[in-house]
Formats: sequence, structure tokens, C-alpha cells
Amino acid sequence: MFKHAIVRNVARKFQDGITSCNLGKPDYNKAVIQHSDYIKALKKCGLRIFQLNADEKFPDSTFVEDTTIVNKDVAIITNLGVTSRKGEELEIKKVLERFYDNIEYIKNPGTLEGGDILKVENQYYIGLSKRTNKEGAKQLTEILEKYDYSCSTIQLVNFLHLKTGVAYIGDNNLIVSGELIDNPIFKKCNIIRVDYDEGYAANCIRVNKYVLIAKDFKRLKNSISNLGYKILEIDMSEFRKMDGGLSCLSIRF
Ligand code: CIR
Repeated sequence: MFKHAIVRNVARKFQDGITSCNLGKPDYNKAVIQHSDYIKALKKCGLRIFQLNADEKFPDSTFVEDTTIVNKDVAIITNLGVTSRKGEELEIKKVLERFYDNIEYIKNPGTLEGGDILKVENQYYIGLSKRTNKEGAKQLTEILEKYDYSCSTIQLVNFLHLKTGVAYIGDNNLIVSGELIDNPIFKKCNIIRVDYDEGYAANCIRVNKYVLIAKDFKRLKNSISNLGYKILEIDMSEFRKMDGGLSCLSIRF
């Protein structure tokens, strides 16, 4: 069970962040409403929320997931793979220090972002992407193995992050889309395939009794619902414009 979540308010300069999408500029006011709905959903899942102020130096800093990897044993502060985001991790670390005795770090020349890290029970999958390099993956593996977790890497082709295209929702159920469909590395899981036109929704999150999914992706919603999960839908239109998904907006522990 998760008890806490860290989130960070949307920066006014949110639209100056990095994006590869051609969906237009995000609307700040709409993003603020969607962020607030997201927080309400996390509260409904039973989480206590640590809500950090926006940081105008970092337009992408609402995507807090990328700054850390947390589990019951350790918090690992990442080394973000793009210059404009380096430093976002500092405020997050201050919150984590209140909860974790064990804090470790990914260091240069290693780079790694939380969006590339998927946990399936005691197994971690690390996406090798433009943001996470082999050295970052090696450092993370060495840290996690000390705490008895196993790690494997997956080379990404087009996805920004590993969790752009895959989510674990518990009970051996893995939601998979795009270039990760049919990857043999996931063969032991029960695979829920996401149709190409619903690919964005693959980035969903299981939070205690609920699965949070982006709004308006009916087929994936039905597939998850048919497995017996309770669903909360969140409108993510503005975060999508900046390549962000549901997992990116919080650190859950
Ligand atoms: C970026 O490109 O870094 C942000 N605009 C989006 C980060 C999304 N984070 C994630 O998928 N974990």
C-alpha cells in the first residue's frame, strides 16, 4: 500500500518545457485544474500529499517522477538526462530525507530518469533511452541489488521513457503498447495490449485500490475494468502536450 505522494505545482512557464508532440501549447489554467483533479484522485486512493511550490526555473518540474526511484528500502536520487532539468531533484530530496535513512545517488557520467524505471514486484526494468544511459543503468542496478532487487535493461527505440509504453498494475498484469508489445522480456506477465491509437493511455498507475487512467481511452479502460479494477479517469490533455503522463506527476511511496 502506498501512503504518501509528492507532487509539484505546475510552473507558469510550463509551456517552455521540452516536448516532442505536435499537439499545440498547453493552457496553464487548464493544466492547473487537471493537476488539482489528479491530486484529488490520489487523495481518494488514501494518499497523504506533499505539494511543492512550482519552480519557475524548471518548466518541466511538475514531472517529479523523473527525479527519484523509491521503494520501501531506499530512495535513489537520479541524475536527469537533460541540462534544463538538472536541479529539479533538490527540493524532492528534502522531502524524501524525512522518510528515508537510505538515500543513494546516480552520478555522472551516469544519467537516469525515473520515467525509465518500471518495477514489477521485486524486479526492475530499466529503459535505455536518450535520458538514461548504460552507466546510469549500471549504477542503479548496483544500488538495487544491495537491497535484493533484480534489474534488467530494455533498449528503447522511439519512446521518451520506458513507462511511456508500459505500466504494471499488480496481480501480474502488465499494460503494454507500441514498440514494447511482443518484447519477450515481459513473457511471464499477463499482457494487456494497448491499441496504437490509445497508446498514450498505457501510462496508467495503480494506486492502492484504484487504477488511474487518462480520460477518453475507452478500450483500455474497459480492458482494465474487465480485470476487476476500480478506475479513476483524469483529463491529461495539457500534460500530454508536454510528453507527460500520469506516472510522471507524482512520486508514490
Ligand atoms: C520532458 O521531456 O522531460 C518532459 N517534458 C516530460 C517528462 C515526462 N516524464 C515521464 O514520462 N516520466
